[in-house]
Formats: sequence, C-alpha cells, structure tokens
Amino acid sequence: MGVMAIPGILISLSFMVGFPDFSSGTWTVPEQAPDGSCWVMLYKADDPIKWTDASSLAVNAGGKLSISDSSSMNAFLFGVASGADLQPCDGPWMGAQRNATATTTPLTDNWQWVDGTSMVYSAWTNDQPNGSQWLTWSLRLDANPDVLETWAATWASPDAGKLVYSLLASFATPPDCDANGVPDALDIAETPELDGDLDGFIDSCCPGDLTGDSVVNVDDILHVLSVFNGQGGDLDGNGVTDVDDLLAVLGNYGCTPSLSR
Ligand SMILES: [Ca+2]
Ligand SMILES: [Ca+2]
Ligand SMILES: [Ca+2]
Ligand SMILES: [Ca+2]
Repeated sequence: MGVMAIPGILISLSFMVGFPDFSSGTWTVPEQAPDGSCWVMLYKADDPIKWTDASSLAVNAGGKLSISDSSSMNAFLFGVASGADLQPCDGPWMGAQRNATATTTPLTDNWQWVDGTSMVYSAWTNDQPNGSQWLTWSLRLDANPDVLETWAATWASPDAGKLVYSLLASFATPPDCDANGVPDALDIAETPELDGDLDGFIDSCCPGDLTGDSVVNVDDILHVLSVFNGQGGDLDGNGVTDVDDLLAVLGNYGCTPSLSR
C-alpha cells in the first residue's frame, strides 16, 4: 500500500465550476475491505481541504466518504491511512457530521453518516468529541502515530474552520479498473469518450469485475453471493448487491480488459 504517484498526469477538473482544484493530489492504490463490502482509496491533497469539499470529491469520484461502522472496518481504514505517510493533523476526513444544535446534548450524540444512518459504533479519542454544540462537526481520523497505535481514534473538527490534507473514500466496486491511479469516475468526467456506452464504467474494463483482478470469472460470482443483499457488489448502483448484479456478472463473464487501453 501507499501513495501512487502519477508523474505527468494532471487531471483538469475545470468542469466543476467553483470546485477546488484537486488535480495535483494523489490517490492510494484501492484496497478491498476484509468483509468485501467496499473498496477504499485515500486521497492526499497538496492543499488543505474542508469536509464539504472532501465529500463532494468522494462523490464525484464515484464513491462517498468512508463509513466506519465496526471495529474491524475501523482497523481496516486505519490501515489504509497509516500506509499513506500522513502527518499529524493531515486527516483523513471520514463520512460523518454532527449538525449544530441549540441544545446541550452530549457531542457524542446526533452524529450521522453520509448514507443517512446514525452513528452507533464509535471510536473516539480520549476527550473527543469536544467543543461547542453551536458548530457543525465533521469526522476525521487522527493521523497522530501515537494514537494510530491504539486503533481507536476518530474525532471531530468544525466544518468551516478546520482543514486537513486527506480523505478516505469508499466505493461499491473496484474504483480504478484501468489502474492509472485515478478513480474511474474522474477519468470519465475528464474524458467522456472512455465510457461510450454510458454504463458508468470505462469501456475497456470489465464491469463485472468485483475482485479487482481485471477478469470476470467464477471468483466474481462467488463474491456477489458472499455479499448478496449487502454492500460490495452493486454494479447497477441501486444500493444493494442483488440478482441484477449477479446477472451483470454473468453477462460479462469471461471479460478481460481491452488491449487497446
Ligand atoms: Ca482510473
Ligand atoms: Ca462503459
Ligand atoms: Ca474478478
Ligand atoms: Ca445492485
């Protein structure tokens, strides 16, 4: 694991009017969660970014800011972050916020993940979250190596004021099928011809590849079955791994990437 540098490749995101320029940052090589529920890439920015922009970038990249709803997922995400050579205060941002309230309810309450679910599992650093209930708070991992060793530190910072240098994004399917170090949704946004059939996947790739080995075979069928009714095999983007996704894998069975790419 680690940050994949892409010399010579600059992605223009000028189509996103008013959106910060993320062209000079780097994405880590995608890693699949141990439970198969998602793939994760960490984006490391040259300039600090606020949570709302990080969330927009994750969505534009075809995913969403990462959700950590179990100790095993948290350990996995920490693993991705710890392999990215982050400094203390670098982040990364994660996919939860707590909206400002006029009440004095504990700041551990009222957190919501970007998929709309409430925060049940949490792994706050000691004394976190703290601060004012009048502010909106956003979730980030603590990249402090001392805290990383404990595998138990996610905490908050204000949305507007605090900037960090990275984010964790989760994807339903392997996010970088052409292995150019950039999420494919950003590749397609930059060069729409890559997806001539408009199915959301780069045409030279294999839409049924859920294991990230660039071929659609029995392993991908087994993967669909292993995450059936859950996350991790949602090829048609309806939010769940279902029979339509199984049919998509079967429809692309045997696909290997085009040699033209
Ligand atoms: Ca790509
Ligand atoms: Ca396509
Ligand atoms: Ca595969
Ligand atoms: Ca589906």
